[in-house]
Amino acid sequence: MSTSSTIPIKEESNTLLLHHWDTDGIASASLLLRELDKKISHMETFTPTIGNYLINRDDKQKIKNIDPDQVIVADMALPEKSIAFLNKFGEVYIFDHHLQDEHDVELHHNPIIDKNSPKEFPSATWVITDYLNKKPDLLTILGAFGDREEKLKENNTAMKTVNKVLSELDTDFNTVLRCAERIDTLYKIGERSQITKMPHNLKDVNRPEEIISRGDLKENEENLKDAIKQEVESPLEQIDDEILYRKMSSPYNIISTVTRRLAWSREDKKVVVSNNSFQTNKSQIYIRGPLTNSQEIIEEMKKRGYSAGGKSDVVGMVVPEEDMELVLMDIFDMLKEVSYD
Ligand SMILES: [Mn+2]
Repeated sequence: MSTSSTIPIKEESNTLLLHHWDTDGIASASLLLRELDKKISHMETFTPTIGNYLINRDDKQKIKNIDPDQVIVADMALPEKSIAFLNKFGEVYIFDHHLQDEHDVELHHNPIIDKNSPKEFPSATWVITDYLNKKPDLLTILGAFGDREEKLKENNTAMKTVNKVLSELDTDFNTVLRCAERIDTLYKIGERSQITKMPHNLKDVNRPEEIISRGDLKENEENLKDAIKQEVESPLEQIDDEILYRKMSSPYNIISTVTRRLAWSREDKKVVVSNNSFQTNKSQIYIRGPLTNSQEIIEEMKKRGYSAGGKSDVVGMVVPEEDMELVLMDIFDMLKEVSYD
């Protein structure tokens, strides 16, 4: 357990609370608001452009307009350049659980950097609850449900705490999992203003029913479900015997789910999906299936300066919209080459 119990923060100041857009980030911001609301005169919640694990030019301008005199970062491993930008405004305090380099800031609290096991700190909410010496509650476990989903059940250490909180709340695993899924609809829909509003609502929430009963989140879930269904059920373009392509124009961040569903029902095919309507001037591209050269594709795209990542059976990237057609042609070629080997 941590020995700290208060955050060594400047009171009576204009504070920027920058948090990840997912359930863990939102719940972490809620815990910090709950703790600091009375001490700090103004707390402005902020999340970077969804999909960007850094502060881009637009976001820098927004932060300049807010002109905070201190910054708290929750559940986001920002690169050195973004941290240096934030440091110019005043003290920076970071609470996180992602493996990252230690930053030269007022406070960088991350037990994972200090070689603690991720099993003991499965979420940023866990890190914050421990730091503040608070009793774990719904918000604490909610972050872990968001980040780990069903896999949380495999973490015996965390499950001891989870089960205790569940029994105190007289609720069950699936209900809290549903809460996390409902909150995660916000970034899938892409509503940044709703994301930054949510911590202010969630800080006063103690029971899962208060989240489940929210009409706005339920409506999001239904809209997403419909959009995914429509994408999954419409025909794919056949590039060759092995490669199928689907061009999406969805305002929602559903490409990962859509690609996964399309590939699962066509196990022997390589499925390529693009979407140019989620981010302005950018195209998301996902590839799934029996890939043999995913690493090669990722490396090639990074070499071109694009953001790309993935595993053996999945590749995801974001490219400028004007490059999309060319990138797709090259991807089809790279996927074909292997089949002739
Ligand atoms: Mn997290």
